[in-house]
Amino acid sequence: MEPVQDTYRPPLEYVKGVPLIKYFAEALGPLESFQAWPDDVLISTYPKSGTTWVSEILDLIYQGGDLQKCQRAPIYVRVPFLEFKMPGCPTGFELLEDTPAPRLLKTHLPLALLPQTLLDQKVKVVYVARNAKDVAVSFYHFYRMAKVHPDPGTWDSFLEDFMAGEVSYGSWYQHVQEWWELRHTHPVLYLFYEDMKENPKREIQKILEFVGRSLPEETVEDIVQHTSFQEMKNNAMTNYRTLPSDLLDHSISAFMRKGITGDWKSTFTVAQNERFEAYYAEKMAGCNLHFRSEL
Ligand code: PPS
Repeated sequence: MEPVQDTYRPPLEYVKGVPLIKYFAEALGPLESFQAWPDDVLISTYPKSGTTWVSEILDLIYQGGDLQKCQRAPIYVRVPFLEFKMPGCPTGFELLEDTPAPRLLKTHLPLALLPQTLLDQKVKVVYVARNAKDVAVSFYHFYRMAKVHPDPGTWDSFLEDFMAGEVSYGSWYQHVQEWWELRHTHPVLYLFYEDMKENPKREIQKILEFVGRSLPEETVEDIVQHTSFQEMKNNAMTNYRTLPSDLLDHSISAFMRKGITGDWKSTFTVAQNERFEAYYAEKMAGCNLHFRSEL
């Protein structure tokens, strides 16, 4: 890919009230002509919730567990990111043109911005949700290293922005709830990062069933092994180190950072935690979604 010059921390741009990375906001116009196919599978998440992990699992499933085939290209090429756009890089939409069926697609878009064709075609959705505190911490470090975001400021001010939904892709609270509700009218497999940490084999079995495939037990065990945090951190096709460092600066914080549940405890102060919990109860009131923030 060509060197990138002008990505340095542009302000977020609002589309239908949703704050987005400037370039991603620009990608939404062209994306209106995107046509979903009924055999597409969409991986949907709020950022930093396990997208790359479930993407690698699904590609391995599609390749019958063949590790070599999953080395054919970086994860962002094998699983095109619908709204991706950066100077000097092909857009997610452009990458899709070279992607044969059956396709795996990635998005972080809230429903208000999701291309309608995905709903019209009843495209199966694998949604992964992660507890808000670990997402906030992971997102903060991602803002620091991915300079297409505005400067995150201090952890304290970033946490305020996160709670207010004033971060890229807007409100975590709204995102996890609206995709949860969507499962009443649309084929959605709703997974939790914490469940994947606890028992990846069980969660992979759920994915297999949902996408209508089966694999021998030994292959499923190989997939568990190959998609462990450490393996994916060492794998150039999943660790995002193939992107230019002006886009992702791993010397500030690695994309594959810690991969654990409960890291928030090393970052939140007692006061931040109390404030977060009180606000969380307000925003999630009446919703029957339950997250675990420790295992
Ligand atoms: S992105 O940029 O939104 O697509 O990021 P996403 O892939 O959703 O989330 C990145 C976080 O997921 C962790 N990760 C993993 N955890 C456990 N096991 C595996 N295999 C794995 N792969 C990625 C990654 O380390 C980020 O979390 P943090 O907490 O920052 O480490």
